[in-house]
Amino acid sequence: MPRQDLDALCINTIRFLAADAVQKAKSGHPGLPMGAAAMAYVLWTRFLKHDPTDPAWPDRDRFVLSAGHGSMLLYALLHLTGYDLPLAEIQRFRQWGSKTPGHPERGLTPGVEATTGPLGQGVANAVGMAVAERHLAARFNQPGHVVVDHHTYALCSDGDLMEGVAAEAVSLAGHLGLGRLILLYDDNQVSLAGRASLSFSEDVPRRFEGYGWHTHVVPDGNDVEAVDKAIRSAQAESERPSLIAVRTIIGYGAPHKQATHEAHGEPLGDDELRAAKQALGWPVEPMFLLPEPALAHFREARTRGARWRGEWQGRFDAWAAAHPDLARQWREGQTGALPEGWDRDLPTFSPETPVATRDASGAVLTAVSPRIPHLIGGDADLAPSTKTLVKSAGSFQRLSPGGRHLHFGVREHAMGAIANGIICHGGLLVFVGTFFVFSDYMRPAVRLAALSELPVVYVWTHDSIGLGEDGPTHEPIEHLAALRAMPNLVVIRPADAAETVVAWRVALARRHGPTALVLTRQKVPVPDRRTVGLAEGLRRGAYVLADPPQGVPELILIGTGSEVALVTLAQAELARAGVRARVVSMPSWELFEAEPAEYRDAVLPPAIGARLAVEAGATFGWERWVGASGAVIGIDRFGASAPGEVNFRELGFTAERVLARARTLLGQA
Ligand SMILES: Cc1ncc(C[n+]2csc(CCOP(=O)(O)OP(=O)(O)O)c2C)c(N)n1
Ligand SMILES: [Mg+2]
Repeated sequence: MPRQDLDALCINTIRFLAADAVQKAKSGHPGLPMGAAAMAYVLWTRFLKHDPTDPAWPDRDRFVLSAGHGSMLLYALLHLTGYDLPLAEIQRFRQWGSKTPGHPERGLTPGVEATTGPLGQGVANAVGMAVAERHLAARFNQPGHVVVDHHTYALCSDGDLMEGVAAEAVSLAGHLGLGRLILLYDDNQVSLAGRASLSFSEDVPRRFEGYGWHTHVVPDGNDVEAVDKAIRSAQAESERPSLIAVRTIIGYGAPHKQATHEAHGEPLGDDELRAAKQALGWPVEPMFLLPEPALAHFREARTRGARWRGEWQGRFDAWAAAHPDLARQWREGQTGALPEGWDRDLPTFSPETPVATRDASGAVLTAVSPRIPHLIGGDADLAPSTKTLVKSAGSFQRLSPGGRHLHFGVREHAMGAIANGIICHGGLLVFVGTFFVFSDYMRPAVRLAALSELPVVYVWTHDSIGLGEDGPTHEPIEHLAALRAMPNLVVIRPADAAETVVAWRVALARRHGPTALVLTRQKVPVPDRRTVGLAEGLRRGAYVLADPPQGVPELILIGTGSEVALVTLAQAELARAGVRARVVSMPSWELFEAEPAEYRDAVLPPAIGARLAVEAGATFGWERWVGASGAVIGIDRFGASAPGEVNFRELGFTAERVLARARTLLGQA
């Protein structure tokens, strides 16, 4: 078959596999796959270095479909090139329990590198992958030995480029000169509700040029050779990331719906689908037709991929033999294992010298960073505040890609999404820091980390009204409650420096989801761990910090973070008044919930109904732990601009108030 005919056959195979699957599911997005089929075909059959038989091969090129609504494009490519995604799964597109959900989900479908769908995220994930590649290449490649040598490709849509998170990420990518990042833009001038020009009229390539990107425009997205040439020139550019804006026609081939938003997000319908097949010279029946020559051509990816991987393995083995130390580090990075002795230098803190938990966290990072070479991280221009700068780690910059401190700039949203991309890439552990109140700016990325089980560590400092003078704009109130509502996110608010060390241990060991460390700006006392419960209790989410000197407790005081010191103080005063109170430190609801009922009942005995929780945040949700006969001291208003101690006093965080509430609970009012 002449080359051009084979190309056309393959491209139409993608188009109609996608359109048929959407039609059968009675739901989905046919427009993007039909419009972008040609560029995807060229990328996947002529450039993308991958092995469908080993989707986890470390030196594969990464491909992110940022416009996740076009998921059938990706599923078609995965099936056709021979991933473990049988046609039966394509035929179960969007059905319960299938491997072909509405939007791509990492971990569910072999070959899906990142969970996408919330527009813009995938672009930033790809930037993270390119950061990871650049860093690992700098660390592991040696003279005569190249083991990290791949590209990151992403395909994005108008909606992706309207989103702020993508702008943040591509700005940083341009700054860093990530020359192995290639972004294909499906420039179809249509979005969900109409023509993109209703709200989007900027000159995208010029914008990217302003960011320091290399750009290329392909005026006809069905011109296979023009796409080929553009990708070739993008590959040849090593100093700057590349944008390839490809003019396409959404729903290409569907006579009435193409080029309109009607092709975006609903099945074409039987008549229009038939008409599209006729227009492109495709048999109307059967559905899910896979012409043999097309399938055979796509499946060459398997032999090609096996050859690439085999060659790489040879290079890798030679490298590993020559550099056994690096090879060990590589293995640890790939599995996320913590190196032998990683915790040898962890700090300890002497009792009664108050320490801010952000400082304790900084001390942990300074201690472990040199011992965990695959730990990389940074912050959104707040290192002096979040204590996330490890001096010995060096700055990750264009000319120093071996550095491990990532300067995200004031780009919290992209920071979260780039961290996800770094984890998706593999080989590294990541932490990122900002003020706790700005976790809101990261939330969509945090949600995707939780959904796709990525072990990102968030260092969120300035965790309450205790931060003081910066005032209510900077004082988190509802954030703990909001984050605790998110599935698969572990939120930890340590009470003191000793708990902070254990919190870091928990976070670094967690492999299947993100962990949030919520830390104080202000100093908090370090209790004498010889007289109260050991900080190791943090691992179980909540533990008895102190029981009354004599007798069985009649009241439970529950505190988190900086409020543990307050309830401890109150306990002593209650004791003087003859009230027997237990103090429970409860740094993490999620960890506590994961404990067996016997343990939870031992910490919070069901027989003790008099329970008082004290936390400098919204009271929302605390009923779960204090029960119907308990009470909560929290903050259900915005904070104030004043010294932290004044804020605490004015908003009712005083021993007197704790005492008064405790007495009310015990019926002693
Ligand atoms: C953050 C976010 N907002 C809104 C949506 C819903 N949505 C899905 S696709 C889309 C826009 C479609 O336009 P475009 O990105 O150009 O894709 P195309 O129609 O060209 O396939 C919207 C608003 C989303 N997926 N993510
Ligand atoms: Mg569009």
